[in-house]
Amino acid sequence: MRRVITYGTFDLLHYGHIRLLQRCKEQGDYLVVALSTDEFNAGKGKKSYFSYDDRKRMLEAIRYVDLVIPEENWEQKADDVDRYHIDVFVMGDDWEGKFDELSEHCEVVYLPRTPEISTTQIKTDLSTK
Ligand code: C2G
Repeated sequence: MRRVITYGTFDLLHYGHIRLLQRCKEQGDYLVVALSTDEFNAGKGKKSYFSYDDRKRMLEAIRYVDLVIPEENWEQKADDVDRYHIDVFVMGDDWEGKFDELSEHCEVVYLPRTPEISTTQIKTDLSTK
């Protein structure tokens, strides 16, 4: 069984996120999503619209997702890879090169983002309607 992991906030879930998760799952047979906690997001200067529990519930309803775990800090990735026996780490290419050190633990894959949509754009569009 080839095990995949990806990380993110996944707030205001949209089809860019879904396409990313779909392509993550295509990299293997089992997909772990490490979901940024509300506290970790605060550290990123991000405040998600939906709480961690609500974002987790939504991700768990997606057919491509097998397990959701909390992302609490920047440093946990290598431990997660070992703990969950991960074969491939996948992120959108807005993170290209940022996690290459993980290649000592597993394959590292960056996938093209879906260019035309973002949570920020959704919030902007809704606020100007
Ligand atoms: N994504 C995408 N296309 C979009 C928007 C997002 O492919 N239009 C991808 C991102 O590249 C990322 C994932 O969806 O791989 C989740 O995006 P965010 O929720 O914005 O995650 P981010 O805030 O970048 O947090 O430790 C890593 C961080 O937790 C990533």
